[in-house]
Amino acid sequence: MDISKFKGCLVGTAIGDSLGANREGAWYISEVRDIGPRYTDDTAMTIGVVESLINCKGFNVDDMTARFIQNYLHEPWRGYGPGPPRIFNMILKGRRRWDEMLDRKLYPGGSFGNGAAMRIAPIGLFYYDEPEKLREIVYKASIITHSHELAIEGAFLQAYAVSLAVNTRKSTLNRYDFLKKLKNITNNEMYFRKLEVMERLLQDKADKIDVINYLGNGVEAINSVPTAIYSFLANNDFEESVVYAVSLGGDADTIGAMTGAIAGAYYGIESIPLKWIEKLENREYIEYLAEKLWELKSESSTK
Ligand code: F2R
Ligand code: MG
Ligand code: MG
Repeated sequence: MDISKFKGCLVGTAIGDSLGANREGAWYISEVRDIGPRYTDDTAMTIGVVESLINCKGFNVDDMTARFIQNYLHEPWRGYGPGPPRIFNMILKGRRRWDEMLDRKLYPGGSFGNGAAMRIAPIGLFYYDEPEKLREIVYKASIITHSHELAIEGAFLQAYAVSLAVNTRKSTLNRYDFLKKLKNITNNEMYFRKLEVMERLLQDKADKIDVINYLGNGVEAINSVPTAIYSFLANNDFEESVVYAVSLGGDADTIGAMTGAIAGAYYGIESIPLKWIEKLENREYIEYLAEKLWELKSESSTK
């Protein structure tokens, strides 16, 4: 287990997010190569997940919920989706508990937004060698704010992609094998079909417009998680993967963040351009958290 992959994943998330932050909502295809001065809710919530894993030496739903709320109250201006702040307020008012699927009070059947998937990377890192446990923990970490099946399965596939990237030695990636593993593990028909389409798009070296049409670039998990996985698989280094992801527009910060998490976990921190690392907001703290998570995982693996 390589510390460079842990750092690459967390720093990669924040860089993809900061690169896409000013393009969120753009409807046109255009490349950006300079990161913005601020990351958004995607990174803020990812930080909450790592802080909680470190604090509790593993997953604890009450602590993770408390971190989300605490970090939101400290920085409510990070550009959160409409659902999570309303859920945090319900919990603060003491009316309900986290596990009551509070998002179902806001959306029929719960939220299918990508808010659970965008923050899930640290769980993919921490449980990278335990796929069954990974599914269980992703479920529990998601339903704090997102209980729709498509949001949970999207979060699981994103976490599983991170775990595969950590498990794959640099320069040994077989893109079709990677896709096959994702297809074998998903139990959702809609994601399975998108993964099949991805195989064809990769073979055809598809145009960006086809990628957007077939995979999507929206705020829904089903229209952004496959796009992030594809952005990683269709490119050959960290920089090109995140630039590609963000160039697709739509939910650019989130697709950038999720692509950055997978690409960073595969290529490692050394592969991330220094010009971006030097400019990244809160970079030292994010690297510190990655180190602590790696230490904790190393300790628990040797027990
Ligand atoms: N909030 C944003 N961007 C808005 C602009 C921010 C601006 N730049 C600023 O600075 O203020 N981005 C962030 O939100 C997305 C993640 O959202 P999340 O956490 O999933 O939120 P929510 O509310 O659960 O769902 C998002 C939207 O999905 C649709 N939706 C979900 N479930 C639905 C259902 N059952 N039926 C119908 N629609 C449903 C709704 O449109 C929700 O608003 C990320 O992009 C993050 O970057
Ligand atoms: Mg955001
Ligand atoms: Mg977004």
